[in-house]
Amino acid sequence: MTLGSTVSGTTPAADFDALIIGAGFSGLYQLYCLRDRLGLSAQVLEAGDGVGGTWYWNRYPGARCDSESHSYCYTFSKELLEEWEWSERYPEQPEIMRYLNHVTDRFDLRRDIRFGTRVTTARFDDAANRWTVETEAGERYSATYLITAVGCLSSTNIPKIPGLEDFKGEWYHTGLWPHGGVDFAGKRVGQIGTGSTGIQAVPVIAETAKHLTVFQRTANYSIPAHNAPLKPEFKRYVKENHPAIRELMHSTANGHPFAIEDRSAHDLTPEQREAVYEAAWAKGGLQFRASFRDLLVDKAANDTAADFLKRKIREIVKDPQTAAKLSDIDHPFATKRPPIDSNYFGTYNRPNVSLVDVRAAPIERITPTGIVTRDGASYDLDVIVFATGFDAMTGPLLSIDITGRDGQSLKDTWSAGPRTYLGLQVAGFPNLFTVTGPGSPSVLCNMPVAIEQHVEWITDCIAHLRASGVKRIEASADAADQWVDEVNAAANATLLPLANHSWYLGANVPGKPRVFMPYAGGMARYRGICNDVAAKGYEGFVLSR
Ligand code: N01
Repeated sequence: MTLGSTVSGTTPAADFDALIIGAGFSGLYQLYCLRDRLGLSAQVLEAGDGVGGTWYWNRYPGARCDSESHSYCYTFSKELLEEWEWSERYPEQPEIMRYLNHVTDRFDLRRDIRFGTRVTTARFDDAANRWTVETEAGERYSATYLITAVGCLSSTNIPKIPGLEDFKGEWYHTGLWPHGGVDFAGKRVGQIGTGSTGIQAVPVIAETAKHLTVFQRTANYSIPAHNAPLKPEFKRYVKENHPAIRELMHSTANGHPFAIEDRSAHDLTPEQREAVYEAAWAKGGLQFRASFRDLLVDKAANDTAADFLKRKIREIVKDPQTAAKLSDIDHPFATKRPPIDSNYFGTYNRPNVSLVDVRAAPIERITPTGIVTRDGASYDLDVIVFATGFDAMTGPLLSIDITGRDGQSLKDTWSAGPRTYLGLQVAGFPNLFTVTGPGSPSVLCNMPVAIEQHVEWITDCIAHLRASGVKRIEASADAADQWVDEVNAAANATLLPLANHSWYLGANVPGKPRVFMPYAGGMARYRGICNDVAAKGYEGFVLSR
């Protein structure tokens, strides 16, 4: 690091080859690649006081990963794979934090991370060909390359419900959970939201709360996780088969360590299909979705899974009215991110848990003592838990005031929705790389697989630029336009857009442009496209010497 050029009257900027925003899975690996593989000076700027990114903030009760532990990790280091051992089928938040801290220390990354440093602005200086970044505390940093590793689900969505400021109890968003935890004992708790997070939180909160009222706007499918400690033989299998597991994850559309069955739901008789679904239900987890190849492209095929899952809900939940509300699901299975759970539906059989349908009677306001719905019903509460999700994919990037070439702001550039080339770069923003940005497979994929691919692509790209004397790389506007068309076409070839209230479309945040944000063409196909682009001399990018 050097103390570099300054605009008169401002703090001198600390200069680096590369600045990385965020110390989650992506930022940590990006630092390792740029510093230890390319020998660049690189600095990570992280708002939190520790590593972990999304996992640092999401400490809500029941927080656990929906990817299986042996696939929810880095694969770049054989030694790391050999020495780390997960304890459960799905890792809990504290175990993921232990893993990421282990990685940080093992690769001596901490010394190049500045914690408690929230980036507020980033500006590209055309003449100097550098990015200057400012933080909340007024510090300035500059670098040739700016890499955002800010996560896809890190900007919390707290709905603007009138009266929240007058609520006399406690309230929390699951994505900004207090580090010391929350004591629910003896309290009347209201939870808004039944997405993946809410479905994980309900059974755990219900264990100690005096009463838990769940406010459900959209009923949701969920598959049992069947979480359990990993058996010694499975641990041995993982240790002995790392290359094969990695190859499998790289060969599939969603980066998970299981293949999608190459058969149609229509190939089987109803009885055979039922047996397949029963076996998948007994096995549990996201793999249910892989039972047939056409579940996400053929509505009639999807209906067979949806019918099975709705029936399961009605079998588990004893009160017929509650069961009816929970199984009244208005979108095809897996067109919203499918949650997996540990006794979610069974929790509604507890006497201290009740369900309120806020699709039928929306929340009207929050009062000093609770929640009132439009039908006039009021619910007295001591604690409100917002499991209301995130301003996904674009939110974390737009929360930073980013200005590219010719003074254009990212906010204006994306006013009608995000436009990227490959989810990696934005036209008009040279030398800015967005790890798992909008237009990448990211959230439709097992995240570490998507992250490793992006970080390695960016690292190879920067190595190429430096080796060939290229000072600037920028996505061409034409390539970005074509990629946006490709992202739309990929989504439209699936049933995903049928869930018209999903966060994939930005529909969960009022006023957000409705654009299908992740690339739904599959991770394996996407990897091939990115490799081709690089092999063709970074086709679609403008490289300037
Ligand atoms: O958020 P969500 P999430 N009034 O947006 C409801 C990942 N994840 O935090 O569906 C009433 O899915 C909203 O209702 P509706 C995963 O990718 C991963 O649960 O918009 N309700 C919905 O029920 C996941 O998809 C893991 O009608 C309101 C809920 O709040 C993503 O994070 C674990 C409302 C929000 O659901 C986000 O999941 C957990 C309002 N005003 C999450 N506003 C792991 O793998 C919103 N809702 C570890």
